Amino acid sequence: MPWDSCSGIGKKVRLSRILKSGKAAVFAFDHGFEHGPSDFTPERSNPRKVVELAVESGFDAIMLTRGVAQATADLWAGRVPVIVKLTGKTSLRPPDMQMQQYRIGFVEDAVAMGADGVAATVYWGAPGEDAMAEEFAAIVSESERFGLPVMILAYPRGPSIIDRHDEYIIKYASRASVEIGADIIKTHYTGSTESFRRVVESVPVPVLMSGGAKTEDPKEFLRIVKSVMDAGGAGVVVGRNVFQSQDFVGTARAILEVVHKGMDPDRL
Ligand code: FBP
Repeated sequence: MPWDSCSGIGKKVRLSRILKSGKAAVFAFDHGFEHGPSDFTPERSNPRKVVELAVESGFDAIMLTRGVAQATADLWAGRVPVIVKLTGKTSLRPPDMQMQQYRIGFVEDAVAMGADGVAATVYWGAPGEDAMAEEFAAIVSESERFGLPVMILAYPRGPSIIDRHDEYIIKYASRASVEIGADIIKTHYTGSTESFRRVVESVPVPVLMSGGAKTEDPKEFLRIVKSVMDAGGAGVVVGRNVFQSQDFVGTARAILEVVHKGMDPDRL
């Protein structure tokens, strides 16, 4: 049997650190760039406090921008895998330019700081889809040299996308993400276990649900997480539903129970 390449081994090792037994609850925390201060209460406005809580909660991995990863390295290093988000856009841009993500970090810097993965967004269907897909393909190619897995934030968005959660649209976005080399897909929930199962079964890579805006009832979010896991999903990548919750650690731990132990949210 021929040996795997060094970078092939590296990718497997890093993937297994993020997706423990194939499943993960990842904490997404790039909102300071994407959304700005409106996402944070005063107590959660300092990223160090939030990363500290995420580490304490036991998340399987944390997705950060390069700068916040650097500023919090003493909190996460050696304790939890970090995925560096390499693209972004601010909400300060004119509305018509907010459907375009651009490069805000580099693969070599992520490797240098010991990251276990990188991530980038493609707004499938947006006018700038070509530039974002090209950027993503470049990130995949650079990451391949270093054995870094690449997660795509596969978000259908644009004038022809009527429903971002539509099964056909999510299936298309997921398939297109595979076509350009994504190792892990983070995308929207399609509204039911059956439809999400069809998405999961249509691609050969793990699919994680993207959290979305905070639900009024925390149990409602946990029920969606349960549905994702019942559908064969690999987990969730969640931000606001945790850091906007009063009980950060309790909410995070409940999500981890559902992801890893299949707990029924109504019994938690
Ligand atoms: P949430 O769980 O808070 O939705 O976080 C996931 C995420 O993809 C973040 O990584 C990102 O900052 C945000 O959602 C983008 O949300 P949107 O593009 O809908 O404003």
